[in-house]
Amino acid sequence: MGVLRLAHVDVRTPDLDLSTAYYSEVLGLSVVRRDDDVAYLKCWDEEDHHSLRLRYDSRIGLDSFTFRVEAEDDLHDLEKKLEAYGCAVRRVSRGEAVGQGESIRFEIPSGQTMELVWELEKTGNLLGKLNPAPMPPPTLPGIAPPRLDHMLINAEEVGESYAFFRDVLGFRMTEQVLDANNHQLGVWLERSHSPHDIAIVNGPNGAMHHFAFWLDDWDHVRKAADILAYNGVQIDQGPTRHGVTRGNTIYFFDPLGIRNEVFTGGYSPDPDFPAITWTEDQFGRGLFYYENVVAQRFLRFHT
Ligand code: M3P
Ligand code: FE
Repeated sequence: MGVLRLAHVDVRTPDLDLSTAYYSEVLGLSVVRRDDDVAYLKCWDEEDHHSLRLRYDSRIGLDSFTFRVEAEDDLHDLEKKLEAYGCAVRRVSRGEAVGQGESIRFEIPSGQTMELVWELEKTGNLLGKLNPAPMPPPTLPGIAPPRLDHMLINAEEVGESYAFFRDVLGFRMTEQVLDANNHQLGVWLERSHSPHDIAIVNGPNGAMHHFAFWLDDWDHVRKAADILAYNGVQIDQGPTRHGVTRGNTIYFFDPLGIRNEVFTGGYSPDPDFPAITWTEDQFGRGLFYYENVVAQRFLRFHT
């Protein structure tokens, strides 16, 4: 019961054609629907209508992010908890948004718009459910990640955001970074028994740091680096390994400057997983275990 997983990330782009070309040809997502000023894309192993929505706007950035809840009743229960917390909740009726039924939208304490939905249009993955192949067609272009994995947003008051995600939405913390005064600089939160579905790191309210696609293994991360470099994509960090989450990673920028990540590895925390703490003086290792650097572009650049 409660929040199940990250369903889709909705972003704005001032060049919809360029962004759509990049996410379909270099990332290798499928375009499932294209309207005049919106494109919907998905990864090959995703069952729902889409996991990425690109919308034309003169300013780049995050429109909203959507989590799916496990049961229809959860939507109503969480709406009540959100209202008790003091959030203004807007109900979005069926038919207002493509690929999903009724949802609720609200502003989280750090200013981003979050949406919860139960009903998602099940359009199926690329493999089908009858005698499926174990991998997608080898002709898929680009990196071709199987699915969206997690996202990272910024907050001026990480502690307040953490309390909101824990107490109102039922997220569990797997890892945190504390400064010398024991204030939270970053938290990694999960609902899907992965190291994180969302992370919140100190930075300007309203900002998004990156969203990340899952890859099945380290060899695929290595191949992704080749594909990115071949296509002239600006790599931010990696290929390398996080201390936090233990994941293998590359960060890179889409053509308009939104940071993407590909991610694999990590661990499978149970709901009673005792959280890991990193101290600020060891945050370099936490971020990039091999390099041990707190890279300034990485920490300060967001959309
Ligand atoms: C990750 C991750 C920051 C840390 C990022 C970590 C921005 O992206 O997947 O664990 O401080
Ligand atoms: Fe990440």
